Amino acid sequence: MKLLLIEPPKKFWFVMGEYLPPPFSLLLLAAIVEKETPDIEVKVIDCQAETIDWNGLEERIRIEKPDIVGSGSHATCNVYKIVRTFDIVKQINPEIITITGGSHFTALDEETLHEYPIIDVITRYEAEKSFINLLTHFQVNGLTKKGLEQINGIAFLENNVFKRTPDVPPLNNDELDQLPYPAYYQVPLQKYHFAMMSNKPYIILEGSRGCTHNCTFCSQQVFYRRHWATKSVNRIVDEMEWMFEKFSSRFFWFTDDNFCAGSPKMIDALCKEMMARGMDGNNIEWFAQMRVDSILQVGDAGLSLMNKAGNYWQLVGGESPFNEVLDAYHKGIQGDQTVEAIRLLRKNNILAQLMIILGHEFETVESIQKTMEWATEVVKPDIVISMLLTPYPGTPMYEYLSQKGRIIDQNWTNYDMIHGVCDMEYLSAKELQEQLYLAYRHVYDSWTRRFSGIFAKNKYKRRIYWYYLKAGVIGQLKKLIP
Ligand code: B12
Ligand code: SF4
Repeated sequence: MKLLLIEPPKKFWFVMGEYLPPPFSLLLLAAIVEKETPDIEVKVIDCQAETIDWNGLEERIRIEKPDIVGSGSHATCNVYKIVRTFDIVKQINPEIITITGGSHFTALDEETLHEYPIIDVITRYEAEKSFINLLTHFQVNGLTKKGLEQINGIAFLENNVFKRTPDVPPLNNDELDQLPYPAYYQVPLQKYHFAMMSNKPYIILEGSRGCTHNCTFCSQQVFYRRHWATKSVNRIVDEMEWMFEKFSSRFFWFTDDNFCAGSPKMIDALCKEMMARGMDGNNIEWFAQMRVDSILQVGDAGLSLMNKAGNYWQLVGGESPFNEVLDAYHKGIQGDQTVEAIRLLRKNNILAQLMIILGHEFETVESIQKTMEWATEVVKPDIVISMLLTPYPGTPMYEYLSQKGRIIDQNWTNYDMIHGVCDMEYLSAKELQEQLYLAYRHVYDSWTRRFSGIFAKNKYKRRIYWYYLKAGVIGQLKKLIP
């Protein structure tokens, strides 16, 4: 039996510059299949790395003759890419089984299956167990849906009737430790890059999963059901060392939504272990995402150690200066804390990327101006990335805004955080789109800031400002205004 895992052709998110990411989830699933069901032949096709377009993909599927095809959307904005992939598969041979998973399809399993009967099965929540059980089912019983109700954590249609089996629990620490290393040898590793962030090949590393917080706009807390689980320090560094030695990886991108859950003890142990194994700021660079309160908890000494161990860039969700807005989002932080967290990062030579969410329900032109002034004059991070509030399916925000009839655009391609998809109380989706453009102009089109960016001491900051100038990001954002 042959399984094909496909990363379809995709565009990059131009706000962060040109990049080509390794298809981490597929590589992890491929490694698990190889370990758990060695009789199944598994192949990963990364259309981006192999520069395969839609016609090329069709050709490849014909050549490969798979029995089962799997593909995941990563984010809601890619949903139609999965649909198109499976459309091609079913046109070639309707008998091929198609499987997808991830947060969008978990949240909208029933709607999706009815709308796109070309999708045979959806794995719900983490797929490690359900995917293997599914493959084993097809191996033992042939390509039939009969008997699928015995497998937990999936949804499917049987004779057009929707079936959803009991949920699988989130993976725990031990289970994460047992995961095999991703099947990186399936793809051309040297091709992966993130131009704005590093000159070195782009590799993804997973330390932990999930988050115990409950920000109303966040699909991660829903997908992981407010559960956080982590690999052990040794396991994380083992994987890092394996990539460092086997593939000469030097730039690591941690997927963790809440790095080490902000535990100073774990961060201390992790950094010291990396350094003890000869990986530190002299030979590696790593990126992490931390909460504002975690950064404060880790403090000056902890951040200094992180920087010594190679942490050179952090993405921080400050979201808004207004405490009432942060409270409405259930963010659990205050505006002042963001100012201090960013100061600490910069003091410790860690590039501070501040994330801002514009377009809350009662946003006005004035509140957006105040937010952007706060970001650039008070917080003063190295870079500011502004996004529009996007109601991801499954989130409390999605339920709330749906009920209030504020969601005006259900074209999933636009759910990439830079398209206005809601008419809010005072600003329409179109006005929000225009405000997003003005927000970027505020940051990157001011000569003073541009000048200080282009000539900044920090080389990564210089790189970003140059990119914004050369790639015409502001112009691209202007084009999004309808
Ligand atoms: C690394 C990353 C990136 C990398 C790209 C990585 C890649 N391979 O494409 C970069 C930085 C380039 C990126 C870009 C974007 N990203 Co991104 N990204 C992540 C991040 C941090 C890690 C992804 C990951 O590898 N996770 C670990 C794996 C194991 O988890 P997983 O992918 O969910 O896979 C599991 C299941 O979902 C399922 N599954 C997944 N695929 C498949 C396939 C099959 C066949 C099956 C059966 C199951 C299955 O099984 C896996 C194992 O359990 C996540 C947040 C997170 N921690 O997950 C955000 C995240 C996925 N990104 C997000 C977004 C919005 C984007 C962008 C639009 C930019 C933005 N506004 O932030 C762009 C989209 C670009 C594009 N066109 O695809 C959102 C998605 C929100 C949503 N619900 O749609 C997330 C959740 C971040 C967030 N906190 O909101 N991203
Ligand atoms: S802290 Fe981050 S990952 Fe956790 S719920 Fe909030 S936005 Fe999501």
